[in-house]
Amino acid sequence: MPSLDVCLTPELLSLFDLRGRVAVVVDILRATSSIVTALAAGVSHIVPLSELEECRAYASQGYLTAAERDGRQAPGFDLGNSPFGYLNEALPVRGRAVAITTTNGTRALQLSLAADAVIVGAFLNLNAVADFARQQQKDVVVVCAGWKGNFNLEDTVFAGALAELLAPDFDVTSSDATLAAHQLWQQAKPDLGGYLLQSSHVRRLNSLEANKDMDFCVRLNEYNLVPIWRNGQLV
Ligand code: 3SL
Repeated sequence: MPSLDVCLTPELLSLFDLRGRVAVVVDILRATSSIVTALAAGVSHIVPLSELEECRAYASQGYLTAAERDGRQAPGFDLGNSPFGYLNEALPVRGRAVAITTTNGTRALQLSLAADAVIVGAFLNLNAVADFARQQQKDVVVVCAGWKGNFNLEDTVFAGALAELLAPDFDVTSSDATLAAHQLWQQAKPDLGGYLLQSSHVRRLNSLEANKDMDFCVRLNEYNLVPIWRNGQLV
């Protein structure tokens, strides 16, 4: 039976051998929620990047550019990191390609490339991610983007939700990280948004007046798609 493990922060990735496994990269607030929303809104593909300057350079190839640092849109870019940026009639995104860089999410993606498959998870596409994992029948590692190397609540709670869905077909008991994530999800699921109000990043986003983003990012199964890494792009 395949197993599900949880890498609680990218700083712990050196302890995991991703080869032969599926990496589910998650940054609920907000990078992976925004990426799922962007592709659902008709973006053709997304190039995740680590540095602002390499992202900016994609503008000359016709890409929309999206950049966030410390929760704010970086100056000079078309978009920040709000999922609503892709649902805005004033800036149609259907058919456009996007280059994106964020503080933690795009870095976690870049660090996970040794995996057999790298996919993007969010509450917005939770069931679709579970279906993908079941089809693959390989060990899964949920890579939590965290915040600047630290553990965060929302990504770990997502890992617990995925563990619950996969429990009949996957071993979700072999690591303490997965057990802890599963227990956090049990506490959070009756009122996910309310539970996450205590998290440090929700407080940070609320101080930036991004609280409607948080309400959106905790919606379950809004979209039935799984962004997957292919040749340097998420499609
Ligand atoms: O760090 C990231 O990748 C972002 O998702 C952080 S923020 O939600 O845009 O502040």
